Amino acid sequence: MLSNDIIQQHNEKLQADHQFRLAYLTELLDRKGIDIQTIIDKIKAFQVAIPSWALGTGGTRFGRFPNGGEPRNLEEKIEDVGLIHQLNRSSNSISLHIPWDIPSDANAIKQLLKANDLTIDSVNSNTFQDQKDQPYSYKFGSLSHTKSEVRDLAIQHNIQCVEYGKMLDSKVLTVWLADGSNFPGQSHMRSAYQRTSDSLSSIYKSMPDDWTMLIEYKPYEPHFYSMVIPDWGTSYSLCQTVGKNAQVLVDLGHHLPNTNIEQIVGRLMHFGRLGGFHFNGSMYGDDDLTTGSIKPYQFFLIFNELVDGMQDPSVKNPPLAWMIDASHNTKDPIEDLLQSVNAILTTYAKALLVDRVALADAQENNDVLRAEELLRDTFMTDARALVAEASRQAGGAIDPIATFRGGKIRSGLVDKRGFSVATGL
Ligand code: LRH
Ligand code: MN
Repeated sequence: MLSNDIIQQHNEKLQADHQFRLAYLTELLDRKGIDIQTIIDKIKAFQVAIPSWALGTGGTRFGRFPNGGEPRNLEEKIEDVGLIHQLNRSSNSISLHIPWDIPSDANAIKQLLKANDLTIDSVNSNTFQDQKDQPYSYKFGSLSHTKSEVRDLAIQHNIQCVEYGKMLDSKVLTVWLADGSNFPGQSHMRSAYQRTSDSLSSIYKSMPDDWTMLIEYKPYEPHFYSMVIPDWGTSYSLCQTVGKNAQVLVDLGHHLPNTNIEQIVGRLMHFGRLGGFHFNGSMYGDDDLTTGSIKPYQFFLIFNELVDGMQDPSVKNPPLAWMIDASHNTKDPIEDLLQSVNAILTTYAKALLVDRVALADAQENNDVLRAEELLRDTFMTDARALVAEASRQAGGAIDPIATFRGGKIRSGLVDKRGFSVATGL
């Protein structure tokens, strides 16, 4: 845990500049009839889950360049997320990945979570790697495998993930399948879909009634001809078959170039089957870069659809799971996560500032330019002081990254943990 004095000391240094920015925004929003504290309260309530598998330096098949002080076990991963939450007061949960995060002592883990003011949001299953002494390989698939013994093994793994989740008070199972094919003819794709649907239904039946299953889609990688769950439509159709507590998980990096992701988000909300997000940034493929770092306007348009749906009483969509899923290959993992959370909150804040009455009127009257300008103007608004103030009011840092650096926290972790390398991708 970080001593709160460090945060207060850094806030004092930043106070004057922060108050100047806030005063300007307060005046600007007041002129638009927007109460700034209402927006700040919504930002404070918006919590983003941190992935346990991204607290170490990520890599690719070409290389991985860790810079030390990485968490060596689940306990240290929880400490790192506790630190992030202490700094930005907006990251009050951690997503787990099994078997990388099997709890050695569930009660001790729950104590540690409590001490760090954290909960477990979702448990992610892993049938994309073979574990030591595994009786059957997932090389040719898992829940879609042609052999029932392999499907059963994968089904049992997911059921075991639910058991670990129950031990830690989670209520969400996230399923992403690497299943697919690399060459035409390799897979009978309709049968692979049906086997996957049947397997997911078996897992769903084992889940408690108050649990949610998030089904994540991905167009390619690690297979490069077909994936069994390649797109939102396939995930949506599986959710409809599997059960009412099954929803679509949108990983922003899991779309082919030039996909209108904001329209997919609007559609899934309209159908009431949007379960949540894996936030990250990408230029080409599943690049898992910092959220909002490459296409900030598209990210804003996604949040514009989200806020529009969340504020529309006719939309019957369950509460959304806000999660990051990224790989930190060249930045400090904690700094990168702080940057991503800040980008998510800043973009959400901007979407809250959209004048939806004026936008609806412009859309109704096909005033194309005015409708576009209403969004662009809001996107151009610098909302960062709102996020800084939300953190300050919640006891966090006005500038979490400056406080992390100023507090020399990484070197402290290296002193304590040495040149450790975390589990993960
Ligand atoms: C697959 C994925 C999935 C995780 C993994 C870490 O690309 O997005 O969500 O299990 O990354
Ligand atoms: Mn993901």
